[in-house]
Amino acid sequence: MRHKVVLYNPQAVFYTMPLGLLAVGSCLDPERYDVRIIDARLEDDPEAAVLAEIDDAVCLGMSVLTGRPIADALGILRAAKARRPDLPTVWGGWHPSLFPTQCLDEPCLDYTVKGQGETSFRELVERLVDGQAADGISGVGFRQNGHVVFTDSAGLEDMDTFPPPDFGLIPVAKYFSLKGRRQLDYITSTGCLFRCAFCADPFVYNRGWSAVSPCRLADDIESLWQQYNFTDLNFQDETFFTYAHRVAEISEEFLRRDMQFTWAATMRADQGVRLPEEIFDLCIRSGLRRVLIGVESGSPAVLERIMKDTTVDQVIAAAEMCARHGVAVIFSFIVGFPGEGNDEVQETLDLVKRLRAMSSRFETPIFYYKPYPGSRLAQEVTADIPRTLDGWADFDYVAGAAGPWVSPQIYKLVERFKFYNRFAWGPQTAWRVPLQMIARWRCQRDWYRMPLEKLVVECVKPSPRLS
Ligand code: B12
Ligand code: SF4
Repeated sequence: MRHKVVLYNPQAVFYTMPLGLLAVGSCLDPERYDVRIIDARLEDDPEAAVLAEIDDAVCLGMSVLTGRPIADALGILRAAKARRPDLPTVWGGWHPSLFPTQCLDEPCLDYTVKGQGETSFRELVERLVDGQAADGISGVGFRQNGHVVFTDSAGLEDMDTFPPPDFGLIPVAKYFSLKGRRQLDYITSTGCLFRCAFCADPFVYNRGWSAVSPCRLADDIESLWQQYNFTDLNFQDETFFTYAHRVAEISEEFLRRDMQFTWAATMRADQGVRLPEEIFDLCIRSGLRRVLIGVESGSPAVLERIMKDTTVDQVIAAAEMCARHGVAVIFSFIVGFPGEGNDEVQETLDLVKRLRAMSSRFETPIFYYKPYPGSRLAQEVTADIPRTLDGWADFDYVAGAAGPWVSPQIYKLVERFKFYNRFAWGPQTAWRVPLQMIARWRCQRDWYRMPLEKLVVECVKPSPRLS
């Protein structure tokens, strides 16, 4: 008899495939386990979908990001326990990795898993089936004799030792249709070697990094491409361009196998600058269409404070390389870092304008700083950080509102700037030409008062989405 394991992905914005659940679910031997992944984004009634599966399940696992997904996860968790109080429940993913103790304050939650979850979850499920305790399994938190205890975490394991993700566990075609394109999400590495002070990754993975080898990756991608006929591959790695030689090998494998799809991935500006032009060219020939570069700020002083370890010159050099090769780039920015001054915000807006003017394929989303838990910077602003699981569940990361570090004047300026900057250098269509001229005129002079065009456009057209 196969044991049923139910995995749940809470509500979220966008339709990125639930790669965390695919990773842990695929590590369970299919001969022994019947894995059911329920994604709230695909269900009319997610709670009913979970309750319909749990009666004969060994456990219910959930992947939990910080913020609103916690509220959804909590609702489902409590409903599941109300129906089956004996059902073991497990949370993994970023939030329980950062705050396992707070998570285990919730009586309906039995286990947390920290960081890379493949081996810990497989071993935990085996123990649950055998009715044994979780002692000795790496990176697990649970209650024992009325106390919360944590096992030690082993370092990152080599990703080549894990089975490839079994996309048969999710309705891939449904994601394609919700995304509006045949785009497959995939991850080839875990962790990140860098130390940015606003990011949770250094805390969760201790600046470790582990990746799938190029050949094994290409084998898996080839079989997925034959099976799902996707036209675009979206790599979700923190920094895909970590090693130039690896990226070159991956691109060569894609070309050798003559697979016809485009791909997109993340790149740091310093990695872009170091990347030999011929390797970038190889990437493009193998289908690279877009990179995402987290710039964060146009102010050298802020870049130093947040320990980004990249410079404005590197950003410009990477942008010139992409513009020369016709590669699209999403340059993402953050304003409102604690202590950031108006001049520093202006330096960011100036860099955004400069980048946008370089290519119509460049997008420059600007987010407002929110204290991402686990990061060094968040520890400096503890007064504004929630202290309980319910507090984090109310913390809205997605909504545009600025934090307490952004004055109302700066917020207004940035919101107006975002609008005019979007139209000033965006794609040209007949109806856009007059608006584009006005927007350029305004951006060139930094004059955003009486934003009548903004009011009219926002009434008729929603913001574009990034891909
Ligand atoms: C795709 C993605 C999203 C998707 C989520 C899709 C989904 N599944 O619902 C969307 C676009 C919605 C999203 C949104 C945001 N995201 Co996001 N996102 C990512 C990204 C790029 C990839 C996630 C992924 O699939 N990874 C691949 C899988 C294999 O890794 P994983 O999920 O970590 O899973 C492993 C372990 O965590 C664990 N695990 C995971 N789930 C489970 C479940 C169980 C039961 C177990 C045992 C183990 C386990 O095992 C897995 C295998 O090792 C990550 C960066 C990254 N590379 O991880 C950022 C990341 C998770 N996002 C982040 C942030 C900051 C955001 C936003 C705030 C961004 C913004 N400004 O809007 C929002 C807010 C989210 C919210 N609160 O609603 C942060 C972390 C946030 C946090 N503390 O939760 C990350 C780490 C990026 C970063 N370095 O800052 N995101
Ligand atoms: S922001 Fe990006 S480069 Fe910096 S530590 Fe986080 S994942 Fe790594």
